[in-house]
Amino acid sequence: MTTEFQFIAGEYRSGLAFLKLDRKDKRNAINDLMIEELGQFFDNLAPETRAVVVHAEGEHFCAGLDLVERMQNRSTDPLSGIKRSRTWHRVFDQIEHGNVPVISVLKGGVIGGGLELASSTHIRICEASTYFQLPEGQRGIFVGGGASVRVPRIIGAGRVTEMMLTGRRLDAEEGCAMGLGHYLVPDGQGMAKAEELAASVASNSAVSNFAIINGVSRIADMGTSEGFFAESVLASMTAQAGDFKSRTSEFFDQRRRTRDERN
Ligand code: 1HE
Repeated sequence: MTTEFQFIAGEYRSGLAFLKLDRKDKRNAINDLMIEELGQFFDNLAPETRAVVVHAEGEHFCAGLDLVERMQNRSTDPLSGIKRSRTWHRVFDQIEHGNVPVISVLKGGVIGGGLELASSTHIRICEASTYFQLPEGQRGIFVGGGASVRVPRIIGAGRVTEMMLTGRRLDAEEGCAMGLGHYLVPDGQGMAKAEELAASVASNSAVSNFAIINGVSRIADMGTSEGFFAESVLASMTAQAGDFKSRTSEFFDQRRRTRDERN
């Protein structure tokens, strides 16, 4: 099944959804319509979807906010800017705290809002050409799509401050060493790695996946007591509602078969 949008393209294959940023002539810069389309895509994921892969057309994952549209539609009403920023927050929160894991394939520039999108995904694959940049200081703006919340959780507030002040580029190796990327692959091999990981993640218990993507990041924000309580609820919920018994029995049966074959 294929779903048509103007600036993104969606496709479904074998229980996986593939979302392509499809605006390469503008380096996949995110304008108002594109953020709306991203929201629509994640709001209406096919029910059989077990994992999503986000990737991009062209040489750059995403050049961030569409600065041209932003300059043209500049308003003196501070509330309109807040509303726009809150829309980005809502869409990226749908990605981070939705029902299924999301894997991103990064390459070229992952800049400003591009890093905000990437950091809302759960597994990030960097092709060798990837670089990360937060040039908001140089452009005279501030991040507005969640970077000041999500990126410090990954690399620390000090590093984000330095990135924003200097606007310097972090290359794929440096980004992966800091946790902005989880896998570093040669150019052109990101999609193959993403499909392999997506198939593996999709074979987990859907209930466990839901608990992992919704629980871990939220628990990290909680106090110790609240965190322990939330963890106990998820532990109990997964053990009761998921396919814990059949999966764990199968795991031990398989171990037994392997042991018997060895002896
Ligand atoms: C754009 C944008 C954009 C390219 N908004 N149109 N983001 C930035 O500050 C990044 C700005 N862009 C760049 O640094 C470079 O364009 C790239 C390194 C990404 C790519 O360079 P290159 O040489 O391949 O392409 P180009 O010639 O610079 O750009 C090609 C076209 O894309 C050109 O349009 P054209 O009509 O002249 O062909 C560019 O204008 C257009 N383009 N980037 C609009 N960002 C929620 S808050 C988040 C805040 C931020 O994201 S700040 C970071 C913004």
